[in-house]
Amino acid sequence: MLTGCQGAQSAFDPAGVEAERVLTLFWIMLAGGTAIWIVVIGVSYYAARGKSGPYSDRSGIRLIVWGGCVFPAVVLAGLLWWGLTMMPELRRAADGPTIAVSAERFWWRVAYAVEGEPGVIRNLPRGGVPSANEIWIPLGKRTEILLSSPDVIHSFWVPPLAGKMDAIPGRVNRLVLEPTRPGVFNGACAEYCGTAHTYMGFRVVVVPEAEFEAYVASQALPAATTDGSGARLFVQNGCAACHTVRGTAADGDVGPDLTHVASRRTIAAGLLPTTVENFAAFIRSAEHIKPGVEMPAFGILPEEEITAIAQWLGKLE
Ligand code: HEC
Ligand SMILES: [Cu+2]
Repeated sequence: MLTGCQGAQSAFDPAGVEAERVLTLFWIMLAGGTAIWIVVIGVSYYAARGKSGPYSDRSGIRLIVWGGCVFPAVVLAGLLWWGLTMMPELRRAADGPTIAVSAERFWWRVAYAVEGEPGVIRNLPRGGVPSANEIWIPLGKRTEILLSSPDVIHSFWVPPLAGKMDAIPGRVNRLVLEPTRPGVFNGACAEYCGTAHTYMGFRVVVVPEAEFEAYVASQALPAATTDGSGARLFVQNGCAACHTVRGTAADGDVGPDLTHVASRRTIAAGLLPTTVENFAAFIRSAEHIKPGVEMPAFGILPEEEITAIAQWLGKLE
């Protein structure tokens, strides 16, 4: 249990304003709950063992009125008041970038909003710069995450940064992330959404603002290399029907944008480190690596072709 107390995916090791509040609320409720539990056990013990002889009606009614009505009403009203006063602070307007995140089966479609470039990914407002499974945000700013989903309900959760927020088809939910220190944090889907739900992770990379701007600018560029046999085979073998690589003929919209796939830390939604070997293994049979995945296996392709495509993907930084 103690291994859960720190690390990139721990709510006990907060790196964001909302996560700090949630943790404080948790400790106070834990302490209060423990104290009340001890009192209840004490009263039960006294009732069963401590006192011999009958109780008067009056003392019974007094216990119910004070212990069963007044006390819970005061405690719950206090907690409600505290929770309500905390909320406006957490839902303050963002002063940083807007990032649209669409929860797909079973990965995260990301789009960095760019001034003057409106558009739509499914029902989300979309900016100009698409990515997937890795979200960069600037330190010391409140970044607005706009969340939706095209098909089923998912939940967006980065435990060290903030509480959970559902991604619901047909509506857009907002979540504000306000990181307090730089680092790479793990996120997960926190609402069962299908077979590969367990493997629906992502990374959040918190960097200084200038680095964030440079990152988004670099992600906006077309692919680093667009010729050679890998690029040609990618289009020929049908990958282009589902994937976009900007600068090539591939403009599919079913799977993640692969224009800068090699610049991301992981592939398959947080599951594997980005290496040429992992690209090849994923192309050969994604299903073996990520059961339930929505990408078909391409093990029918000759091994040289898989290698050529994987090597090309490895250059797409
Ligand atoms: C029917 C649509 C479809 C086709 C065709 C397809 N893919 Fe995919 N691909 C997907 C989907 C969906 C995902 C997301 C899988 C996940 O993580 O759940 C994906 C994920 C990937 C990823 C991991 C990307 C990341 O950032 O996590 C790579 C690499 C990839 N595909 C390469 C290929 C290659 C190469 C081909 C052709 C040989 C191909 N795909 C054909 C749908 C497709
Ligand atoms: Cu999900």
